[in-house]
Amino acid sequence: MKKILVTGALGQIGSELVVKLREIYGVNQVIGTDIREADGIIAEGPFEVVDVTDASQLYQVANKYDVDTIMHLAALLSAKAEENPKLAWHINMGGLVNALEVARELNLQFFTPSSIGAFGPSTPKDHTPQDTLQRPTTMYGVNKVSGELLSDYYYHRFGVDTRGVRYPGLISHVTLPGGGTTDYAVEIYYEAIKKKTYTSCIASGTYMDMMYMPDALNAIIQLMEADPNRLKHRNAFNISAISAAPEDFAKAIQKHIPEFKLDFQVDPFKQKIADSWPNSIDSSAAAEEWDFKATYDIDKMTAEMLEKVSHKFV
Ligand code: NAD
Ligand code: AKB
Repeated sequence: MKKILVTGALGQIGSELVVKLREIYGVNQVIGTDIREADGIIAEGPFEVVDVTDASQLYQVANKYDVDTIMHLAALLSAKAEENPKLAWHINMGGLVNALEVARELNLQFFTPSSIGAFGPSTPKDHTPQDTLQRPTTMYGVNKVSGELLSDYYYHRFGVDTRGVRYPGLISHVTLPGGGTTDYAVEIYYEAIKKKTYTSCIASGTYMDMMYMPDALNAIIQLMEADPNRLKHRNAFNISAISAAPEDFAKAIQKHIPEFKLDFQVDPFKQKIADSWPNSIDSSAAAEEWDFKATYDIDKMTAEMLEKVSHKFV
């Protein structure tokens, strides 16, 4: 039976991933960790406060619980990273190398997500291939490309079983996103329920890849359980479900809330990041090598998001 340590467990992904892993592998098999104390459902199983920039703390907790897998999620996202690039380097790269070292020392399987942010303005924008030009212009992107290379390096150099995906913007209703460029695609649902109107900080016509959280969680579990002999890539698999601009979300919402109105007040800082990312990425390597398949399109996701978010405000 797997025993998994999750870093950044209280974030948008971790707060749902820990619950799902505990359902599959058992509550005591999944150790949540974060830089802050847990409450709610995550605190109902094993949890430790761990700062990933502290290598010895991370090693001690992994060793104490005798885990066989690390899922490393702790990071600063794109907008926050751009506001404080030096801190982003410290957390995103310092934390990653510490987690990889623990995986090497204790012989653990390892997962960490990269992002569509690993691409840059010179990357082909449509159907962005799995293997292509990566010259990102954000600190987050620099961290993500470096992380992809570092994860590959630990596999080739030390034999660590590293695996990872390039996530698109993730849309969910449990924990709010933590400071990214695609956060608008979550906020729009909350504002649709609360006010029937939304002011987008991302301009009309700006396409980015998106995915609903259940597909994102299934992807981690499927990739980690995939037959290693089938994996030609190991880290940074392109995966996507939806390519959408703000008006596509508005149209999907209007099918349920016809009076919903979208307007725009573009944030130049976030827009510049969004403009440097692909319109749509090609997930065929993930499909070929470990059967990745998203199950939610924008309409199916929208129906569920509106229902789940509306329950929060009754
Ligand atoms: P998040 O910002 O919601 O959560 C990150 C968590 O890390 C937070 O709970 C925070 O407290 C914790 N953390 C921050 N600094 C820490 C430190 N020094 N030590 C320990 N914990 C620390 O992020 P998320 O959306 O859950 O993203 C998780 C990973 O997935 C990141 O690597 C991110 O780049 C990647 N990713 C996310 C998305 C998305 O849309 N959410 C898309 C692509 C990639
Ligand atoms: C962000 O916008 O920073 C994240 C991502 C796509 O990596 N959601």
